[in-house]
This record gives sequence, structure tokens and C-alpha cells, in this order.
Amino acid sequence: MVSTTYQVQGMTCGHCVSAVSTEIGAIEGVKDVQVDLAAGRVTVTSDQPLSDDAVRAAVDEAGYELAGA
Ligand SMILES: [Cu+2]
Repeated sequence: MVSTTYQVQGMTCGHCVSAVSTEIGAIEGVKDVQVDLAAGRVTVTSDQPLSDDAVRAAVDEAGYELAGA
């Protein structure tokens, strides 16, 4: 298992958290998504390291912006 923390911009409430969690959770191999709303941090646990592109696309799909890993 691998855990990676990403910085996501634009999340403001619980709805944002669930949108991001759902989209990232849909990436193949993702087991868990933890969002720290106040810090804008998203920690993703997965079987294999994820490509930044896949995570970026999922965050984008949810309507937010990946600011960094
Ligand atoms: Cu929101």
C-alpha cells in the first residue's frame, strides 16, 4: 500500500470534500481517500503508486485544481 498526499485548491465545504473523494476514489487501485478541508490536503491510499495525471484528471473532474503533490 502507498499513501500520497496532494494539495487541492478550491475546496470550501463538505460537498467539495465528497466530490473530490468520490472522483479520486473511482481511480483504479484506490483504497482510501482522506480529505483535510482546512489544509486543502488530500491523502490517497492505493495498491500501487498513482500517476499524477490520473489524480489531476479526477480532481479536475470534481471541479477543483491539483496544486501539488
Ligand atoms: Cu463545497
